[in-house]
Amino acid sequence: GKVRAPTHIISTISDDRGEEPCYAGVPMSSIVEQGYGVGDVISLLWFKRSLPRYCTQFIEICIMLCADHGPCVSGAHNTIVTARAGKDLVSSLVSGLLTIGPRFGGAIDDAARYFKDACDKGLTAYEFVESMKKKGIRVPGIGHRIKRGDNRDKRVELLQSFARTHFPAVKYMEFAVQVETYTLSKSNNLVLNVDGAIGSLFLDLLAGSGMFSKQEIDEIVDIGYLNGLFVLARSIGLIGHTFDQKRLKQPLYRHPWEDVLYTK
Ligand code: Q5B
Repeated sequence: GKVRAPTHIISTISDDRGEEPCYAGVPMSSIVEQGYGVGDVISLLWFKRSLPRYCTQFIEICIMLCADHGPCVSGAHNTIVTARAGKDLVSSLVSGLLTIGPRFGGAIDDAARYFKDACDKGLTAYEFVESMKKKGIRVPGIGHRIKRGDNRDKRVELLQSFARTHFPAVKYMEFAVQVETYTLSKSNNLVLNVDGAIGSLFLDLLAGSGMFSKQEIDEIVDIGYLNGLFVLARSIGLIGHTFDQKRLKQPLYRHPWEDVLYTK
């Protein structure tokens, strides 16, 4: 019989060999004809399955709400400086993307990991926050540079309101809210931020949709899929900032001396 030579690559999410490309077995024509959106495409290419409409809508809301947060945040700042240095689109984009990490936009996976662990163990918000403090770890998904207890992040409210209406259960979100109530009692800037809201709500989506086994949920959280939502979303804004600077023909950026403390 025929002997198959061993392959160098294994791929399970897409196939371009037939008449039309397929995403997780779904042909491109179905994607277009059945009116799939970007949330469906993410479901197919990241999770290898079609998810219920409320899940794909939630993914799309995350993408829309995280697409940009003004020119002053770390990512946009880097992109603007790079574009003004005359660099091309990809360089400007990646220079912004490279700031995404544990402090800025990339705390979603860790928020999901820590909230899941604490909630599954049945810890109270107090026990969880104090145990993090003892370990010297900041609670991922908590805290913001400009948002406060009396000036909440509208994006968080919108995500929570969508989930309360459409998700079968929101136990991880409720835990995150209890954590926020406790951290706010310590300091007014320790709000549940957009990373923490997405991290906790995505746990509810994974657990409540009935589309994932316990083992699959653990793998998703362990590998860390969820920062991908912020990376993907913010790319939209960073590309916009690049075009904006080019359109405005902005000169090379140089930071003013007055804004630097020179000390010995
Ligand atoms: N403290 C976000 O810090 C920030 C604490 C905490 C316990 C915490 C900080 C943090 C966890 C990571 C996280 C996502 C660095 C943020 C985002 C997207 C964005 C961005 C935008 C967008 C802010 C003052 C005191 C200190 C700290 C304590 C602070 N956070 N304690 N757990 N989580 N969060 N990141 O304001 O006693 O004085 O030493 O790391 O979730 O990135 O819009 O900008 O869309 O673009 O600089 O929204 O919270 O405060 O560092 O001066 O700390 O609070 O230990 O206590 P700040 P610091 P002490 S959303």
